Amino acid sequence: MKKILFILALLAILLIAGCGKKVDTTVQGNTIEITDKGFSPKELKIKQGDKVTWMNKDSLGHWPASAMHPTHEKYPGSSIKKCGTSEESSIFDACKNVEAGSSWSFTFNEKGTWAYHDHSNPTLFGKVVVE
Ligand SMILES: [Cu+2]
Repeated sequence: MKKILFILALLAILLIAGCGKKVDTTVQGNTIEITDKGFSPKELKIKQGDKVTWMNKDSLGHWPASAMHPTHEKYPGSSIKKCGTSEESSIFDACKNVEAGSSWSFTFNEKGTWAYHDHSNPTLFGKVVVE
């Protein structure tokens, strides 16, 4: 009898652990789609340290980059001047067009409300809120 209870308790623990893992996966799935109408969702809320992926579903290239156009210096440490340098991978700037069907990712380690735009079409805007 004790053995059965032990097995049941173990199963319950595994079930709870399994559910916890599922929640984690959804939190990490922070994807923003880019179409000819712009960024969707326009505003995305994430946690500090989360990675955001921009998926280009348009037929044209788009270039996500931190506000403000054209310097891209709003996000701490970011600047269009760092494109093409060793610091390129650590700044909130794709530094080039994300071509049709491609994606680009950035991990937000700074809390705040970070506005961005499409450097190739600066009339398209979005916002990432890092809590
Ligand atoms: Cu720009």
